[in-house]
Formats: sequence, structure tokens, C-alpha cells
Amino acid sequence: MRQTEPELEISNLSGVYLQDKILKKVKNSSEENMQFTAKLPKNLALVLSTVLLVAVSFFLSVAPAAAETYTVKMGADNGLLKFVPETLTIHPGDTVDFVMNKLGPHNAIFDKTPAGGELAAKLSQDKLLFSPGQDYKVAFPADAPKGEYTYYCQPHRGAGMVGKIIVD
Ligand SMILES: [Cu+2]
Repeated sequence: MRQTEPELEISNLSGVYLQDKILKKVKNSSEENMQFTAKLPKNLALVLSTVLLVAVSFFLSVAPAAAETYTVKMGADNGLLKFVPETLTIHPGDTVDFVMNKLGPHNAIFDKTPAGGELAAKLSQDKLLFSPGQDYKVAFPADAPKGEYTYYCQPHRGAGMVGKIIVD
């Protein structure tokens, strides 16, 4: 028992010594890092920050705002033959999810767009939806011109089931 004690002490001592050495080494290297950073030419820092600024502004100007998806209910919760909301404002590139809600069948036929009939035909959904939850996801092109896009439900147009998308 007595013989092992000095060994323990020695190993403890060497452990402390090693720790101390490691600490010193860590301290030295962080000082070196700080010196290195301080030695960076100010011009280089200026160049780097300019490059970063140019890159960020490039992405901000090129990348459009994230596209959103909006929901239009076909048939109001209260049982009226309406699109809800009747008027919706979106941005080019956004998607409108027309969801069959109540009193089907419904569809969504675009009759007027700022780009004329071709785009209206492209956006129109003539397939009738009967079951609640069925939907069409209508993606407005990223280059969709701003303005009013009007649409109606074929079976219920006479009842006033019409809607408007404003692309802004
Ligand atoms: Cu309808």
C-alpha cells in the first residue's frame, strides 16, 4: 500500500504538468491567431467586405421573394355559392390552391387576364370538383403581368359565383 502512494503522486504531478502544458499551448495558438488576424491588411478586409456586399445584393436582386401559396375556398362555409375570398392579391410566381369546400360541383374558368385569352386558358381549371378537399393548385407564372385576373365557376356563374385575383 505504501509503495503505491509515491507512484500515484508522480502520476498526479505529471497529469498537472501535462494540463499546464496543454493550456499554455492553447493560449499560445489563440494568441497567434489573434496576431494573424490583426496582421491582415486593412485593404484585404475592405476587399472581402466589398465582395460580400456585392454577392448579397446580387442575390437580393436576382432571387425573387419566396413564392407563396394561397387558398381560395370554392363554396363558402355558410353555404353561399361564392369563392372565398372573392378577391385575392398575390405576386407573380405565387400559387392559388382552389379547394372544393361546399355545394359542388365547382370549377374555375379564367375569362380575363392582362395578357389576354392564352394565359386565361392556361390558368383555367374546367374539371368539375365534387368532393370536399379536392383541389387545383394554379401556379401563376413568374412573369405573369400585373393586373386583374377574373374567373368564374361554370355551373354557378349565373348565381354570381365569380372571383378575382389581383397580381401585384
Ligand atoms: Cu360553383
